Amino acid sequence: MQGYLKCLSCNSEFPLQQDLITCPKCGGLLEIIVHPPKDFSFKNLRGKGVWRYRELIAGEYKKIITLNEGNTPLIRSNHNENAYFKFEGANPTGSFKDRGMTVAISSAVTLNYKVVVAASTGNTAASAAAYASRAGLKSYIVLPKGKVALGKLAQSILYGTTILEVDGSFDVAMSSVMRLYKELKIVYPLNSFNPWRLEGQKTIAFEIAEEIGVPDNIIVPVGNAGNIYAIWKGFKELQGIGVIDKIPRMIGVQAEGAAPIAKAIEKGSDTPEFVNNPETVATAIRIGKPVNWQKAMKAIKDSKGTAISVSDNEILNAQRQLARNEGVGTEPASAAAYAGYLKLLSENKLDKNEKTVMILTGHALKDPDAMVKAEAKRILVNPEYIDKIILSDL
Ligand code: AN7
Repeated sequence: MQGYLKCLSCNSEFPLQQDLITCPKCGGLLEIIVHPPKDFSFKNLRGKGVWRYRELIAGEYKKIITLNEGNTPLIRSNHNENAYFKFEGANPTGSFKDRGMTVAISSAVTLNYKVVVAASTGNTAASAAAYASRAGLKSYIVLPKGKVALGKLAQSILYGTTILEVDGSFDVAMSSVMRLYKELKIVYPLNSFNPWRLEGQKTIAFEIAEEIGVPDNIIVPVGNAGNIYAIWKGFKELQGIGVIDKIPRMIGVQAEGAAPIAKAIEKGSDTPEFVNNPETVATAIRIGKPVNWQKAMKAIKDSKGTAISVSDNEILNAQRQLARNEGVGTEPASAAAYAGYLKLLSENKLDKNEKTVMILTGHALKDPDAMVKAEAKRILVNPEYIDKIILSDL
């Protein structure tokens, strides 16, 4: 596919070279600008999932490392026919990260890297570990000690990656990986500052557009802020070749204790005020210095979207409502999207008749501790009395 790379900091342009990850001049974030084929049509596609859209994904791949990620359910709400949940928990390792990981790991293999590395709040770690195993690559993941949900840590152990734990937040882990990548050129970075990973994540937009057309709003939980940009990029590219005629408003949701982007938007500012000690029950988005903030701001502005913050209480209530009213189990960070939706409805900033898709980024099983904190109907019984208990409860 035709295209080029452009630095968001110094505006330098480079040919579409797969081995470029950050700007070789200033170290800034690179955007992959592509010109997809003008004769593209969903009707001509074959296969399912991320690689169904191969002709829209930048890069050339000598071997594709896949676990058949993508093709996730788009579930219509029980309570509002205009609200949909894109259930990314149905990916092979239980989060949307798999969409980006299949592309990034395939790229690492194409470029002959033998070692991959990622900093993570947990889901990137689980996904990186799985895809590295699949590719036969050595992997290292850097985690904030004690702040990773049990399911994600357990997955990382099972897939056999090497776990490096740091004292400090995800942001400390992230900057160590960035330094490692820049100084020690032999490791391939799997974090979302790597723009090739986002080429996979943009397929969320393709699947939604192919299934229901263009919604009015997309609501996404925001941490490092790569996904909101990737989804916007997907819609933008479809619009560029005339497959769709408008793009949805991109609405980001952050947790109150980790809301640098939402707070900037609320103040009408273009630059986030980084948070030094981010704190939230939604550990996946416990991030104070989103590495992709420039990209997120671009997506939000261009789409006339916004970013808001929600409290931990609102997140946990939304998680339980989704599970108990809709039958959809997500981890707290993902429930932040639903909490944001409820908040915007209650403040009359969004109309229930607008077609809105919430991106439920990770599965409930990722964070068992969060699940068992919900008030439970749980009774110790003598087996002989079960019938009496049910009859008296009805
Ligand atoms: C469930 O795994 O950053 O705004 O290291 O796991 O693209 O960062 C996870 C992020 C939303 C935020 N929902 O996405 C990691 C990591 C879930 C997540 C996000 C994450 P970005």
